[in-house]
Amino acid sequence: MIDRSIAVTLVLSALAVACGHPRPQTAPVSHPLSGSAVTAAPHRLHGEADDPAGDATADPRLARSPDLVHASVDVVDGQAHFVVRLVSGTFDRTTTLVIVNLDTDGNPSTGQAIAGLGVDYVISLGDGQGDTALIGRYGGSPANFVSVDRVPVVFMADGMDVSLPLALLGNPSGRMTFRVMTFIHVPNTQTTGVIDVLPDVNREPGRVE
Ligand SMILES: [Ca+2]
Ligand SMILES: [Ca+2]
Repeated sequence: MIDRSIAVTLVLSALAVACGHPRPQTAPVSHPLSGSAVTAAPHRLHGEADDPAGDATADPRLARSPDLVHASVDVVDGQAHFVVRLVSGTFDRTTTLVIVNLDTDGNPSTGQAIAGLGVDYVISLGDGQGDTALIGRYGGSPANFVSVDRVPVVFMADGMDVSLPLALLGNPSGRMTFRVMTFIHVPNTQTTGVIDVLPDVNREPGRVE
């Protein structure tokens, strides 16, 4: 067995970008005390991206490789909610490692260069992480991410959901770009390189705005 946090940092050194979507509107509401319209706007942002089915790299040890098809991020009032979905039958929490790469400052020159992003934070979930997701912050040198915290993961048949405070991402605005990757880890073997990327590296990354 290799240390999973180390495995994560190792695989991160091997990489390479979805769609942007406008978002939300909030209606002014009347404040009962002032009698005038004030903007009690919940802070909402959204981003999502898709990836084709059938493009995950094959691995001889598995019948089907973890094949990403959709991911979304919703930011509401200081909480970020991440959803990752794979092709039905290709997600196995005992062999699938998912890493969400986040450029939280919109600056490609800060963080680790991964798939066209300057990745400031990563969220690792799935195999090796148990029932929680590990949040890591770029530590200032390649493949060095410092553990920030762990948050609970909700497992679905075809993916995972995770919610966390924006504060853990050092990013009060909630704006960020992202790219999701899958890896395979079979017990007692090394974690593979990247198996699938969402969205593909020749496309724009997911954009939360
Ligand atoms: Ca895919
Ligand atoms: Ca950055």
